[in-house]
This record gives sequence, structure tokens and C-alpha cells, in this order.
Amino acid sequence: MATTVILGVIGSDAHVVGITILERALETAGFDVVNLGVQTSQEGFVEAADAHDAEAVLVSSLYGHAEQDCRGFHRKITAAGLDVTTYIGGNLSVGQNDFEETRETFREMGFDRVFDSEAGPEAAITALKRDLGMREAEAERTAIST
Ligand code: B12
Repeated sequence: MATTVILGVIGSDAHVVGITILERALETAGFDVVNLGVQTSQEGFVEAADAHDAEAVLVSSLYGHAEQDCRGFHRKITAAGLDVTTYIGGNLSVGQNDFEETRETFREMGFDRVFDSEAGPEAAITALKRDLGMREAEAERTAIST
């Protein structure tokens, strides 16, 4: 069985191009992707992760309000009894902040990994394979057989 990952853009954010590219790349790499699309609520991510028994939740945010949109997100994940790996990526703050500060902020909020907008799909795929303990061959076999 392929590994299921939930993908979506959080809050009121409507930037769709990034997650479309991520979705295709993740599928090509052998993941089962549930793409929730843009303007997804925290509850939407949590419910989808639960319903699909997902191993990872990938949150995208481009418009600069990620911190506000993600407040309390990990409390909801814990309250739902989920054990999922969480990543966030995109344009996570307004303006030209030092990204290390931004990374620290989102790590403290509970995200396992924080990616800047320079990080393409490959970075997420490599990290997922490492964090979920998947062997590359396993993911490739799945991609070929589906
Ligand atoms: C196109 C665009 C729009 C379009 C969106 C159309 C659509 N439906 O997608 C429109 C015109 C609607 C729009 C609106 C707005 N936008 Co706009 N938009 C852009 C623009 C020019 C390109 C975005 C894009 O498609 N990039 C191409 C994709 C491939 O790249 P990406 O989105 O960065 O995604 C990649 C990575 O970031 C990464 N990634 C993304 N998410 C994740 C998640 C994970 C887990 C991982 C690992 C990686 C990852 O992987 C992706 C694929 O490689 C950017 C500027 C820019 N050059 O980035 C501004 C930009 C994102 N927009 C911006 C703003 C401010 C807005 C508005 C608030 C403007 C306004 N005042 O109305 C609104 C918000 C509306 C809303 N509700 O979302 C700002 C955000 C500023 C900030 N964060 O500090 C930007 C950066 C422009 C700027 N320089 O000011 N926008």
C-alpha cells in the first residue's frame, strides 16, 4: 500500500500553483496524495488525515499569514489522536524575514519540517522518505505498479 499524504493550502490563501506541482511530483514518487486544494481550514486537514489514515500532512501557505492560520493546529491534531508527520512550506512570513527565525517559529508551533519558497517538491519527497522510514525502492515499486 502506498503512503498517504494530505496536502492543502491553509486559511484564506488561494495560491494554487505550488500545491498542484507538489501533488504531481508526490504522486510520481509513489505517494497517495489527498489534495484538499486552497482555502482549507485546520479542521479540514485534521478530518482528512483521520479519514484517510494519513502518515503526513503537508501545509502550504503563500500569502504571508501562515503563523496566524496555523495557531492551535497541532493542538487539534493531538486532540484527534493523530500521529502524523507535519510539514509546512511556501512564503511563510510577510516581507524579507530571516528564514531561520521563521523556521524556528513554525518548529515551535509543532511542525516537523519547515520549507522556504525555494524548496521544491524534491526536498519534500526526500524528507518524507527519510521521516517515514520509506525505502526509495519501495516508493518506486508502488509508482510503477499503479
Ligand atoms: C500568482 C500569484 C497570485 C495569484 C494566485 C492565483 C492562484 N489561484 O494561484 C493571485 C493574483 C490571485 C494572487 C493573490 C494574492 N497574492 Co499572490 N502571488 C502570486 C505569485 C506572483 C506567484 C505564486 C505562484 O504561483 N508561484 C509559482 C509556484 C510554483 O511557486 P510557489 O507557490 O512558491 O510554490 C512552490 C514552493 O513555494 C514550494 N511550496 C509551496 N507550498 C509548500 C508546502 C510544502 C510542505 C513544501 C515542502 C513546499 C511548498 O513548492 C512549490 C512548488 O515548487 C507570487 C509571487 C511569486 N513570484 O512567488 C505572489 C505572492 C505569493 N502573492 C502575494 C500576495 C500578498 C497576494 C495577495 C494577498 C495580494 C492582495 N493584497 O490581494 C493575494 C492573496 C489572495 C488569497 N486569498 O490568497 C505575496 C505574498 C507576500 C508574503 N508572503 O510576504 C507574493 C509573494 C507576491 C509579493 N512578492 O508580494 N497572487
